[in-house]
Amino acid sequence: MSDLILTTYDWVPEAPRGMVRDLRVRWALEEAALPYRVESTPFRDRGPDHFAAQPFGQVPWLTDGDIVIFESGAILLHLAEKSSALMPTDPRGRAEVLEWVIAALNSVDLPSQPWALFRFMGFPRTSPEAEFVETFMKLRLDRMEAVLAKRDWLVADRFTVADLLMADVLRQVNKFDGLAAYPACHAFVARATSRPAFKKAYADQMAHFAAADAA
Ligand SMILES: N[C@@H](CCC(=O)N[C@@H](CS)C(=O)NCC(=O)O)C(=O)O
Repeated sequence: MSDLILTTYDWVPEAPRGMVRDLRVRWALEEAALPYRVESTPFRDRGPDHFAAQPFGQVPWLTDGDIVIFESGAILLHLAEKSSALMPTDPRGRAEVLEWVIAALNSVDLPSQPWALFRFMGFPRTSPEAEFVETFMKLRLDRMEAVLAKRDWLVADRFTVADLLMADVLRQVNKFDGLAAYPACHAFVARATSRPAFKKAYADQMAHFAAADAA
């Protein structure tokens, strides 16, 4: 197997550390015990090579031999094809992983992005825009709460890459205390992030950016 190379920024400010999306890729690589190395791209000076690998000038991207993939969701599915630790091999299990991966990215992350941004920016909660975003977020969390009240993991009674992604999306909501009224969602995030692979991924990301501070 060719070397897997995960590229992330060389440095980011304090606030997003622990949330930069290379973390979800590190997490998947650790869960699957796939060998990889991490390379850095400048945060401040995003040149043509960066835009060639990631058209929006963002991170992460993954290099797998002569394949270069951007979008964390696509990267996770690429890795899931390599390891049954991330996705079952039977057609039903695979289909359910796909649906929940897309649900995390499209149905839950759609409101969670503006919701978290409103909190991060400290925008007033009383504007019509803030109330709209709050209602939209609540709609999705109410449904996730109903799902997660009935099961520990989303697919086939076991941890998969769908849980990894959903937990990472909900982790951002939790960061701004948005799961306080959702005990099952909160417990799901706690269950997922207590896994050794998450802890290693998190520690490695923090160490990566701290090393840049030191340099
Ligand atoms: N949809 C992309 C989003 C990637 C993304 O938002 N990356 C952030 C870091 S977590 C970034 O590069 N932000 C800097 C920017 O957008 O300029 C993915 O999931 O890979």
